[in-house]
Amino acid sequence: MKTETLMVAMGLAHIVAGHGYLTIPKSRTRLGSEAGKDTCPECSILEPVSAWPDLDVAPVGRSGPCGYNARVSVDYNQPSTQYGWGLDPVVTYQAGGTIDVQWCVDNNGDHGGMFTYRICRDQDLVAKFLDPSYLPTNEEKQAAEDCFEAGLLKCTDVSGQTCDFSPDCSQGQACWRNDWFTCNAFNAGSRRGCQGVDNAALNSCFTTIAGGYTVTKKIRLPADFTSNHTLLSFKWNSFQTGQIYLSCADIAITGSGGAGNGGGSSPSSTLATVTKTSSSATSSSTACALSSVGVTFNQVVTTTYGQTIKVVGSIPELGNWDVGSAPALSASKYTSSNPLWTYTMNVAPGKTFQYKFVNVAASGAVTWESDPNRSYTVPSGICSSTLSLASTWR
Ligand SMILES: [Cu+2]
Repeated sequence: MKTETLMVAMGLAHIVAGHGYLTIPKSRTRLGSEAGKDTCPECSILEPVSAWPDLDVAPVGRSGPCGYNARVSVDYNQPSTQYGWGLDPVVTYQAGGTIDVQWCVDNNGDHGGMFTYRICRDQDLVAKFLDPSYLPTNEEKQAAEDCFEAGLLKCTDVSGQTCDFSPDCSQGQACWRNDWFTCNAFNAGSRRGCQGVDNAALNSCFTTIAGGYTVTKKIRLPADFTSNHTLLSFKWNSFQTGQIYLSCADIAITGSGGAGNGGGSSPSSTLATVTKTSSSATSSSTACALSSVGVTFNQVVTTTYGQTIKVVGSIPELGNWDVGSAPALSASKYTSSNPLWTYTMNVAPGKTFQYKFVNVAASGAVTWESDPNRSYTVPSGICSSTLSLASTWR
């Protein structure tokens, strides 16, 4: 339910402005975020580059095919025992299988454009990205990127899947191709941009800035390629900005079982057998069973000295509509240019609640926000321990 104007704190918007990352299968970036090592998984950006309309022209530089997050100085092209990604495949797929893949776009950085998934069949080259003691050089990163570009897992490989051309691309431009996947029109009135692909609810996946939206597609793995450890690389070229987003997931691909059917068209099946067991937090590609999630309210509201902002709502955590029992937000991040009040509550996944903000004056007089009530449902089955809700006083 869309109940409010969502916006991010102005200070952040200047610096980062949103973005996205691969979530299914679990990318190194996602694992880094879940391990608390990356405070902005959607912020692994290759910039400034020419991202549009020629999707392949930009050199990857230090970002490589797996991404570099300059915000936290993390290079995802190197496995890490410290950060908990890359040492083992997170999932085993079957050669020739059709699989669901998903990435997450931030509400404040949905730049539109096109995206793709790739495999590099050169195992010697990929091996340089699987060694925790070795950081690939920029030349090796570019060589791998070229190899991934040659190994597109095309939209058109999956029978029955609609493969459109980008509405932001004109015939004759380099982006006029439907082997890549496309987001919806950047300026569409509804179902705009990448979030319009699934049209899923806000916070259907985790981002740190303004909440995420899933973007889900199917890809078909090559029938004639297996590896006990390789990489699936995700690449999103922004339409709006000179930015490219790259992430990788460590996967295994096993043979399709029957002998000698390499050229056959094996039936599509979704296979997601989990092999990784060493780390409990990453033991499943999709299912998570957190009993409690931190939901942070980021409310932008200008106040005067002595006033307090509270959040009052339909659940005990929010005072059961009793202002006296409702929690107060903190003004510790409040500035004149960014009047931000914040509060984090812990709540069970799946819970739905109504709420409003109130302004309590020094005298005790209470001013309520205008109707209707705000409403939020905490996503169930999520793997992120914190979500944020950004809003402005109304
Ligand atoms: Cu961005």
